[in-house]
Amino acid sequence: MPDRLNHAPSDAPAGIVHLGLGAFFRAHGAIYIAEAMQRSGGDWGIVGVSLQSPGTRDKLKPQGWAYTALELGPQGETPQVVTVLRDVLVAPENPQAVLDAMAAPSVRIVSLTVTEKGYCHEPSTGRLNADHPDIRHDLENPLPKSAPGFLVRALAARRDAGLRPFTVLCCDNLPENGHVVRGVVLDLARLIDPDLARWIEAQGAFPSTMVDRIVPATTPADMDRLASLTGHRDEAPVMHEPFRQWVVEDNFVDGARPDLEKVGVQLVADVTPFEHMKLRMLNGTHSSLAYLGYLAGHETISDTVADPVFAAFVDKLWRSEIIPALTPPPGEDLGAYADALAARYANPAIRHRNWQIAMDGSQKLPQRILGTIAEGRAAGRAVPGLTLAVAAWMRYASGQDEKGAAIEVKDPLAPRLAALWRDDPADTVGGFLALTEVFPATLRDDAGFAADLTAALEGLTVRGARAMAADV
Ligand code: CS2
Repeated sequence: MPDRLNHAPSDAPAGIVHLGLGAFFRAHGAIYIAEAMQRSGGDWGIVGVSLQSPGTRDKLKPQGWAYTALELGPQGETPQVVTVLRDVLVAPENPQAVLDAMAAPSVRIVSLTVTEKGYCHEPSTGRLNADHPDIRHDLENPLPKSAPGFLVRALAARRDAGLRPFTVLCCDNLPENGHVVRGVVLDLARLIDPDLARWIEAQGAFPSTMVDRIVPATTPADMDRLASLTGHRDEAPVMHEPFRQWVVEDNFVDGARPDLEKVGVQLVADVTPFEHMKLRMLNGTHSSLAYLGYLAGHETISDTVADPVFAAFVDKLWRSEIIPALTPPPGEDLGAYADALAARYANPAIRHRNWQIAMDGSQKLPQRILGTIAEGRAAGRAVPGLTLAVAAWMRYASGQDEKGAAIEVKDPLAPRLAALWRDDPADTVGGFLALTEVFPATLRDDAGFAADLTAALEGLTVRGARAMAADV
């Protein structure tokens, strides 16, 4: 049995608290920050916070908070030990400790990867959902449960202590993510203390970011392979592709941040065109392939695009439906970006399950797919592939695949979505289109869209996902 990975943790003060210590942040932002500290110094060590369960903390603690990031290249695997974590806290066990960490004077940034649903907002409007059970809890209790609740209560503690606010650095796949998190924080702060809301509005900073790296879930087989490769047992490694990109709006409180541009982070004035490119070209096609690929019986994205029908389908999505609706960000060639995505998807070393990407569709579709559809339809452009993808999501969310086998649907709206399935596809589509938190008004009121979706859903039921994708 190989020795457990171990590292003596540093006791230097942390500069960053990160909410939502999942594999994505540990394989992306944490590595950039570790590299920036190696290059230019600064006390930017990270206190990670798990908002739900103790699993990651329990596995990392005996390792002195160190973990291995394993790069999965088409030609081989490269491990790197990451030692930038200073501590890991579990919010439900001790919410006060999390607030204390966020209010520490050394902390200048609170970053977040809490997934789309963690913002407790309405995906179609971007505003706080004040009826969300965690938000109702956080309005009445000083010790919060939700990410917006922790941000607001910790900012209040800093204001009361005469400290500057921290910069809130959102690293989730939401369009104008800084704007979204600023909106929910201000909405919640106004309900708790309007003076606090004014202070945050005047002094806070919420830069938007675009984050990108494909990070498939770690499997037991990955851990065994890693142990034979390194000679150390790591109970919490992360797996990632070679590619990475981070585009950050350069708007930090007092300019305090790690020296990110030295390690390849793009610091820009406006992230929006980068976010649109990435959310629509990568995440939009990821979700499309995930639903259709799953229904067609493919397990992973690389399996799906190894099927020539789906390779041609995703290429059409990029060239005929998505790129025509985008403004290229400075320095980016969208055709070349699509070529690079095709190569990243095909990487057979990345076993990124369609089921994993299919999770939380109700929270993901608006920014990934529905915006492109709405703009395409308004411009009179046909969008049959993306429309088929939305129909595939409906079919998937019904909880049964093409052979009648049960699908384990993970989505905050799962029970409501499953209850919308009817024998007549027009009725199913009508029920889905009435979901105001998912579909924008332009699509809800578009009879042509309802008709196209109905035809696509009928086709999926009668002919199957692969045959329908082949016809796009
Ligand atoms: C994926 C993303 O799970 C998903 O929904 O589309 O996690 C995707 O792999 C990353 O955004 C890539 O940067």
